[in-house]
Amino acid sequence: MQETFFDHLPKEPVTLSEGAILLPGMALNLDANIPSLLNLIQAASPFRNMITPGGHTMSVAMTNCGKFGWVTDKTGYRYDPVDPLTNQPWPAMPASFLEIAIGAAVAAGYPEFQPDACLINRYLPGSKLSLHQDRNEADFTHPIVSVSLGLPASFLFGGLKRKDAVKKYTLEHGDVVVWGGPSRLRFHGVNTLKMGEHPVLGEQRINLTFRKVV
Ligand code: MD6
Ligand code: FE
Repeated sequence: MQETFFDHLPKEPVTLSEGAILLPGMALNLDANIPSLLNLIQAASPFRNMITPGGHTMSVAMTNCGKFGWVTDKTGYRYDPVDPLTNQPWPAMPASFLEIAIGAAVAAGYPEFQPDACLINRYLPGSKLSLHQDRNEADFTHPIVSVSLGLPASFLFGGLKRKDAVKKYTLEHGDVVVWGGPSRLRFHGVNTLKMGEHPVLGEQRINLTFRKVV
């Protein structure tokens, strides 16, 4: 039988809630290529701190790859086929990114997932992401696949209402979270990133979230 990365999961999957699963270490095989792939992407479409519709500058810096990119500015949130900073299409999604996203979705029970957007979040120590829902996608039957790289983060996982209780999970380098179904619209966020030095990515955390937008 052909070996796949499913055969090398270092830890058991963890169910966060119905439809949401943590696959620890599932993206570790991206390791060797990730710095060069991220460098290629940010050379074409640099990380930038976007502005929310409310006028706040986000502490998390963002870029995208794939057919569509998530952007926010004073006019609102949207998916855009063009990077507003460069007026060019976003860089293509690397084949290894696509492979890891589809593999994780299959493992989590979403065999149809074909992402067309990958939002790349960069956290430096002190960056955080407030509690939010991901609801700018047209069809919530598609899951979101989230890959954590670099420094560990404290991930906040709440309910369907903002005031619902929040659980905390540490997401480490190589961890993948897939969530869809009844969990697709759960509130979530990331606590302020602590200082540290990661052997592969240095003083930062990178999060890739794969979505099906169209
Ligand atoms: C992060 N993640 O982990 C932020 N959204 O840096 C998200 O906001 C997120 O992990 C939707 C689905 C999975 C996620
Ligand atoms: Fe999100």
